[in-house]
Parts: sequence; C-alpha cells; structure tokens
Amino acid sequence: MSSTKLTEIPGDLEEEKRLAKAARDANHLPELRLVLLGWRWPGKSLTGNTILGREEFHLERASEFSVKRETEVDGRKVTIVDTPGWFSSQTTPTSYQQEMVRSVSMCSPGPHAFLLVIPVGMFTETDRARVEENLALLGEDVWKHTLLVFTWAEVLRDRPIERHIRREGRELQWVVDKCKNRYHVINNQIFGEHPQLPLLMEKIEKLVAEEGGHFRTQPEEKAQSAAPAEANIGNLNSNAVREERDLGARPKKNCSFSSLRAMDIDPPQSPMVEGVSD
Ligand SMILES: Nc1nc2c(ncn2[C@@H]2O[C@H](COP(=O)(O)OP(=O)(O)O)[C@@H](O)[C@H]2O)c(=O)[nH]1
Ligand SMILES: [Mg+2]
Repeated sequence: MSSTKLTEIPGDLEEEKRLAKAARDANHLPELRLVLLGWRWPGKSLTGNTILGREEFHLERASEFSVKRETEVDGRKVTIVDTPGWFSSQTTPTSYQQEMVRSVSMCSPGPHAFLLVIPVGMFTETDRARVEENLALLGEDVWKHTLLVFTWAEVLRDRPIERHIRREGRELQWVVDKCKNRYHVINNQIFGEHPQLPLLMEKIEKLVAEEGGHFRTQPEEKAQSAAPAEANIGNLNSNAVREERDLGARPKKNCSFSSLRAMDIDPPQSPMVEGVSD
C-alpha cells in the first residue's frame, strides 16, 4: 500500500546515510600525504593553501623546487608537496621534472594521492600530451592514485562540471578516464570551514581504499639509475619543442585565465630560499 511505502522512505534514507557514514569511517586515514601536479599557474599552490586552510605556499612565484608543508587539518596530519609544474607551451627545464619525481620521496613512504590541478577552461591536445608525458615520469601506476582537481571553479558559474567535461571534448575526457572518473571541483575563493574539503578528503580516502593503499614507486623504477630517467626527460623535451612548432600555443580567447598561459613564456626565476625545504 502506498501509505506503508511513504513511511518506509525516510527509514531507507536513514539506512543509506548510516551505510554511507560507515563506509566513510572504514576508509578514514589517520594521516594524508598529497602531491600537487600540473602545469604552471593553474592554482596548485593556492589549492594547497585551501586544503591546509592557511597560506603555506607562495603564489605566483615560479618555484624551481618542490616544497613540502604539513599541518593538522580536522585533527589529522596533512602533508602536501607542491611541485614546480611543467610548462604548457615551452620546453620544461629538466630540473623541474626531476623535482616533480623527487616529490614522491619527499612524502615517504609515498603519497596517498596526486592531485592533478587543471583549471576550468579550454583544454587542448597539447595540454593532454603534456599531462601524459609528465605523469609518465612517475610510472604508469601514478594514474591509479591521481585525482583530478578543477580550479577556477567560478568560471563554471552554476554549470555542472560534467557539462564542462562533455563540452571540452575528448582531450579532457581522456584525463578524466585515466583518473578513473575521480575528480573534484575546488573553490579556491573559499577558505576554511566548507563542505568541499571534507568531500575532497572522502574522495581521496575512497581512492586509497580502492587502490589498496598509498602510491609506491615500482621496484624496477627504483632500480633504474638516474641516468636513464634523465635521458627519458631529455627525449620528452625534444618532443615538446617539435610539438610546440606543430601545434603552437593556443591560449583561449576571451577566457578569464588566458593570461595564466601567457605566464609560462617567462624564463624560470632564480632559486628561492623557501623552495629548498624538504
Ligand atoms: N580566481 C581564481 N584565482 C586562482 C585560482 N587558482 C589560482 N588562482 C590565482 O592564479 C594565480 C596562480 O596561482 P598559483 O597557485 O600560484 O599557481 P601554481 O603555479 O599552479 O602554483 C594566483 O594569482 C592565484 O591567486 C582559482 O581557482 N580562482
Ligand atoms: Mg605554485
């Protein structure tokens, strides 16, 4: 009877909520280690600050080094390694890529997740190729632990991110698929108390539960000497130059963050003291 059904629905909802909470509790990690990845300027450092709830990473400075910061968030230690990032339209200095690889050992025994930071906006074939090349330096398993974080959320206004992903097309969809559909939209204009952060933490914890623990460097990658890795990076750079000639840099016209892309035509700045932190 319909009257019976009506009384059952709230009970079902309660049960669903209870099960969801039980799943969250079961996934809870006492400590979180995260690495921020992405090209320069999409908001990696600001995302780190949003998660840590305070200004730990300097913004708008082209750091040449990976930087580690840790603080207590909601009663647990959160460690974040911010990386220099790669160049989206120019050749990335080898040292930047080495720093990205070093980020893994900076949060021993290994990061729980890599947050691949991509701004809401145009995402080109070149962007996809850069993501692929740079993440490859960390080994194929990196994808199992990568969660895509969309910044510049205000550009969406009230459009759902799924619509943006559909409209951007196959290049962005490729990244979403590689991340096993794990993504989160972060609003970097909201600091501190906000459901977006517990939700992000939940998604990270779910990823860790599904992948059976934190990221580990593969034994064969560990065994490789630094020399082959550097040769690999060297090849990437020559590819990058060729692709840049073929495809050109294509900043989005009339886009509020097109200036971000223009930034990476600047030469890297001199090393900074705080960047040496480890
Ligand atoms: N409006 C807005 N600005 C952002 C956002 N993310 C980053 N920025 C700005 O973009 C610039 C570069 O950010 P930063 O975190 O230093 O980029 P990084 O090079 O990836 O570390 C800074 O001026 C930030 O304030 C965002 O989500 N919304
Ligand atoms: Mg930065």
